[in-house]
Amino acid sequence: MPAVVVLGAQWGDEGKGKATDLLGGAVDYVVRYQGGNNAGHTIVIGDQKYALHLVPTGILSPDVVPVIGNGVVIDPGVLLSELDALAERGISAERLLISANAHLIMPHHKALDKVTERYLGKAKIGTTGRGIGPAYGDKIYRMGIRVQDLLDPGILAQKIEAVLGEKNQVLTKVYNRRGIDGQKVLEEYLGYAERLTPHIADTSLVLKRALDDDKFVLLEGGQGTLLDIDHGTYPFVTSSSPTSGGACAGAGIPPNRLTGVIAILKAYTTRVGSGPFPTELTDEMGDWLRTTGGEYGVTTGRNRRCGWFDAVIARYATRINGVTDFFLTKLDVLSGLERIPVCVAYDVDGVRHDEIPMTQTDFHHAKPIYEEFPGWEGDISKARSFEDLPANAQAYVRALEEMSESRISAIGVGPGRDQTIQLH
Ligand code: 2SA
Ligand code: GDP
Ligand code: MG
Repeated sequence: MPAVVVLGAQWGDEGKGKATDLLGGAVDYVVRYQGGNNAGHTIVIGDQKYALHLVPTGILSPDVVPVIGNGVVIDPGVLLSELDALAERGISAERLLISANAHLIMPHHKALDKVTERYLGKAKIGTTGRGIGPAYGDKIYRMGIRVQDLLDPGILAQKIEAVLGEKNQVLTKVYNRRGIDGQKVLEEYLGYAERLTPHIADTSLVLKRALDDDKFVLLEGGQGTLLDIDHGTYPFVTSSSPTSGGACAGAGIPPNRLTGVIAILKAYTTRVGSGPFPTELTDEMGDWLRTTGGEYGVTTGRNRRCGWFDAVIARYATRINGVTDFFLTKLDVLSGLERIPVCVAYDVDGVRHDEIPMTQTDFHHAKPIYEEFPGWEGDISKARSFEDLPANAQAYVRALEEMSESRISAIGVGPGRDQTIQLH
């Protein structure tokens, strides 16, 4: 009864979509456990490219049941348009299951996400503007509206009225915006209810039975370890728990049923939005990584900030998630560099730190201490075994593995499904 988590080791966009898709053949259920349509996964199958935001990647494998777990926040309009777009390409969503306990992103969440970012000005988080933070805020504040409320129009009406009673005050009096018409929201969401009802399920129970039946359950994380609300670079984080602990809470699977934690680790580092990033390159080298690696947001199209590999962060990911295997992605992007610096520790005001500093103040002051590795020439995208890689690429991978304190079990050498070297 394998239950394996696939999550991001860094700040997201490590290539989780491809990794999850690769495991697809063996998997029976793919579960999203946190986040919402702030995530963006790109999967390339043959000459077809799929960008998914809310729907689990499992949707692309016909024998897999895709599940949206209780820990996710769902924008139903976005979900339905994603399903429609997939249907147009011949991919049926009939199998999709949605937790009755998942929370809904409402129009006021999107409005508040935008105005609070504007209000913060220079201190803004750089959110995706999808209403994620305000939706989780209402959940914690016990004002949220859940998927199961779509099944009870009377309750839905009451809840919308109650929450807008407060939020419209904030929107109009604090932010000088127009209030939101509750009746219109109710009609809109009752429309969604009709289409979503066949998918609503007690997903925790479904997954329990699946595991009892020896099915393979894959838990698919969005964003990454350093964007975790508790363990990330707070406040420059997302409002959920992408780490392995969050997988249990967000899917309704107990921790002792997890059998593996696969962390996706990019051979360099990227980050979208504001916040500290010790190895960031703001020069032409950073531009080169962005262009060569195609580092633009799947959701918002934003330029991703780029920098060298940070081993302190990889080690932290191992610690927080209990990583059993790393999948090292995008090694091919580094081909052609003469030397490749890797951050092995930080210098914080003259003091060496081998681990992430305890406080964000120190992390903001962290300067990378680099060790340089010799680069390699030529295209490695056709390598299919470790021995096919140039000696310097092999040495780079082995060094990263040692510093990250968990084994590297697969290496990505291109975006395609088959452009992967399997080690374990
Ligand atoms: P939010 O919208 O409240 O979750 O934003 C809070 C922070 O979390 C970051 N964040 C992300 N970082 C990288 N990738 C993400 N997903 C998209 C993708 C990004 C895109 O996969 O390509 O298209 O821009 C993602 N989602 C949230 C965000 O930048 C804030 O720093
Ligand atoms: P995710 O959010 O972690 O799923 O990652 P994204 O999909 O946002 O970004 C990863 C990008 O890298 C996608 O465009 C993938 O097709 C691509 N990709 C994944 N693995 C590799 C790899 O090993 N090499 C290259 N060149 N591209 C990759
Ligand atoms: Mg992404």
